[in-house]
Amino acid sequence: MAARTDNFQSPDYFKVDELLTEEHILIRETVRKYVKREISPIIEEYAQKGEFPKHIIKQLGDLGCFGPTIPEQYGGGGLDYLAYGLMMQELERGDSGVRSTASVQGSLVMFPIYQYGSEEQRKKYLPKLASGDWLGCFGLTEPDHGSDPSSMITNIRDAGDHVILNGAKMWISNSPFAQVAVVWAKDETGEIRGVIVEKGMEGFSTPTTHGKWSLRASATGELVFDQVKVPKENIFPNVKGLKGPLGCLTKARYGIAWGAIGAAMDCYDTALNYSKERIQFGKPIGGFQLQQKKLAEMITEITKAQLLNWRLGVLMNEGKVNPQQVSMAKRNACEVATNICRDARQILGGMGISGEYPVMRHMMNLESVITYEGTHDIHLLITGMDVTGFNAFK
Ligand code: TGC
Ligand code: FAD
Repeated sequence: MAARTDNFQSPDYFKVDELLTEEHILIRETVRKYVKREISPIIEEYAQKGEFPKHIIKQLGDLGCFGPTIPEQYGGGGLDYLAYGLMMQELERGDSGVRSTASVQGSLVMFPIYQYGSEEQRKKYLPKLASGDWLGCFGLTEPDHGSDPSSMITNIRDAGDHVILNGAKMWISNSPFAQVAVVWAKDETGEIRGVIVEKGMEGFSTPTTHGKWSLRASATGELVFDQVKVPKENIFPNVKGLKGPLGCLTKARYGIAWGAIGAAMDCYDTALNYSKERIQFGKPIGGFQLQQKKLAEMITEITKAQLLNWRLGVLMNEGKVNPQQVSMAKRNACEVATNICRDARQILGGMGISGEYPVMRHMMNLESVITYEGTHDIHLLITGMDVTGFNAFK
């Protein structure tokens, strides 16, 4: 397959750029250039093969995409949440699996180590994760407990200077290649605790999940714990309960809100260009009302989501955001991006299913993105509970 020449032009219908600083724009352009140079030419082939491009881990570390909001003294970027959001937008414009790797590493592995970890844990793990020398993964979902993680059965039991970890996690991004896993497990009292498990610990294995039709350029696997001895110094001292993992998810869901719109922007740009070039019935298909309706609705939804994300970023920077707002933005972005990619695929006709264009890959990826980090339904229920005060989960 010929490598893609990526001529993406970002839509900015409501001049959102004027709301950003020069530094934000510089960061976004740097990541955009990286994606055009290093990701777009290779990603389709990796997705078709169902293979994770491992060599990009170090590149993402060098670029500062791992833990951009973590303080510089631990190897992070010391940047704000708008910068982080823009990075995720650009990475997912390339591929959702690439953004996933950065989300997991930054928000689900580095953030809990920074926020809930001891100073020793921070110093030991954060610089290596920030640089991309180590890759991390996050284990919350279990085979029988996905949307309802509080029912998890993975557990730790006290054994003197260490704990014994038993159980299994499923659908874990990056698990087959990760050196470090942040794992959530219940202790003897039924309290959820976070533990850092390292590759090579006896009884710990990470089988790969095969046969995915979505997120094919991202590695997904299990985490299996059979009497694993984990030193007590690997337990997070500063958090107990479900609010630990859910706090990490709030950060990652924020990044997904930006990322999914990146994928939508790529599909819109591709469909717009195609509609101007493809001639049927003697004129460009972009001249037909039915195709214009699709394009007009796409740019409208992209613009609304861009403004929502920008405002959410400002609230994050000011420390005023609540998880329900993040939840709404994640759900909205995933839904509109999924619809935009499906419409873009239609505009491309038969070419829409071909790997010559990025549209079908984005469309398939978004089926995972709309499911992980809380399904569309779960986020609807979070908003429903917030506005009515009634819990419809149980
Ligand atoms: P609930 O009683 O509501 O809450 C328990 C405690 O947590 C607090 N809390 C949060 N804290 C921070 N951020 C949030 N988003 C929070 N949501 C709730 C809450 O205040 C409470 O605190 P406290 O102090 O009172 O103990 O819990 P629940 O058991 O009723 O569950 C609520 C529900 C269903 C919304 C939650 O469990 C949920 O979000 N389920 C979805 C599960 C999910 O998102 N899993 C994601 C797995 S990781 C993943 O998919 C990574 S993909 C990575 C990639 O490749 O990009
Ligand atoms: P279920 O919880 O079984 O849900 C099935 C259906 O029931 C859904 O439609 C759901 O919305 C609906 N439902 C559930 N409860 C209710 C309710 N109360 N009311 C109404 N409807 C309800 N997890 C991790 O921990 N770490 C990772 O790195 C990770 N990476 C992933 C990567 C990929 C590619 C995928 C696909 C998943 C990943 N996940 C990860 C798991 C992901 O978070 C879960 O798949 C997701 O939370 C949903 O859980 P589930 O698949 O068990 O579905």
